Amino acid sequence: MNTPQEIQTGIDGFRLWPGALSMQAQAELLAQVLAAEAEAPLYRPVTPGGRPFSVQMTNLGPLGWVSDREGYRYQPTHPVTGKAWPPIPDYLLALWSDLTGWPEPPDACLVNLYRDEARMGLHQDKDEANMEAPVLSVSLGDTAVFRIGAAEGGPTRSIRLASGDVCALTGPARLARHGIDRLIAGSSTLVPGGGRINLTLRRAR
Ligand code: MD6
Ligand code: FE
Repeated sequence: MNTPQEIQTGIDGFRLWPGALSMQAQAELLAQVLAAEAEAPLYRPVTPGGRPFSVQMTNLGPLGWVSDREGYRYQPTHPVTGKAWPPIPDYLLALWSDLTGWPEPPDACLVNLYRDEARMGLHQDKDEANMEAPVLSVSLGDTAVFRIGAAEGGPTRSIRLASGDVCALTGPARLARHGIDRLIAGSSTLVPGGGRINLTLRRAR
């Protein structure tokens, strides 16, 4: 893989590699994710308060992030089928190692599908046992308006994430608040039926 070019974001620990994936890499990765979705179907989880997420989710890897009335957690099986999650594609394992340099491979990859008006409220990723390890995110399909601000609150900034862009929350930004305000509909034709798929690689344990 060609080593992608990182750009400075001005946010300490928030790393961004625009256009990290070539069109061909995006198409190949998407095909692998869609094949995995046949084994581990997308479903719409609910928050602990019982509200359905506007995004649809599934997972890849030994562990998957789930949310239901009991709370947020990582578990080895799909909550609807009861089956193990499909493996994380080798391409993503290599990308994690190349870009983060973290010595252990990710053990969880959350797949989020955004269609139409789907969004993701401001949140912190803190369900992982070791919150020193980075979280690496790959965007496929329509451009998203991503919002990020400090863990403690205060002002936020808006950054567009286009198809093939990769970003990471590391070090001082690992617990940054972040979310997706909206999609820019029709900005990509990659995802069949339109929309955006986001893949986040983590060390859950
Ligand atoms: C998304 N991303 O891009 C939502 N989390 O659809 C995230 O929640 C996220 O982009 C941790 C690290 C990077 C991210
Ligand atoms: Fe997140």
